Amino acid sequence: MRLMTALTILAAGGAAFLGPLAPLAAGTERNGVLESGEAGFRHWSDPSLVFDLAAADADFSDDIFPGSGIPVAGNTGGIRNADIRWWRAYTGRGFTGAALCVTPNSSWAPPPGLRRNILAAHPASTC
Ligand SMILES: [Ca+2]
Repeated sequence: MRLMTALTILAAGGAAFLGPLAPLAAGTERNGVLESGEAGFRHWSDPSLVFDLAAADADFSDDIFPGSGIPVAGNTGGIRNADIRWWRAYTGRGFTGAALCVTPNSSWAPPPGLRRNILAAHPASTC
């Protein structure tokens, strides 16, 4: 019985160690509220609009700012990372084009040439 308990604990510990990179605490993504474990992409002119992600999205073309009906593609502004992971954002669909990196628990304001041009993003262990 003692051996079984030890093996069970070891197996559980091993599974946790080998598991995918996950946020510490994920909120509800795409609800328009930036929560712990998410990256938030703000509308370029209306900071009350937030497209909040907890997982990768390879194409923003079919996404809207929650509650607004406004497309995310072509309207992104700054990024706020409320995650313990790094986030990479891209100017091209499918994680192509220029890549931008936002460190954990930080913000990034795009230069004019990149404003409104983010089309994909994913969490990362580093940049
Ligand atoms: Ca959220």
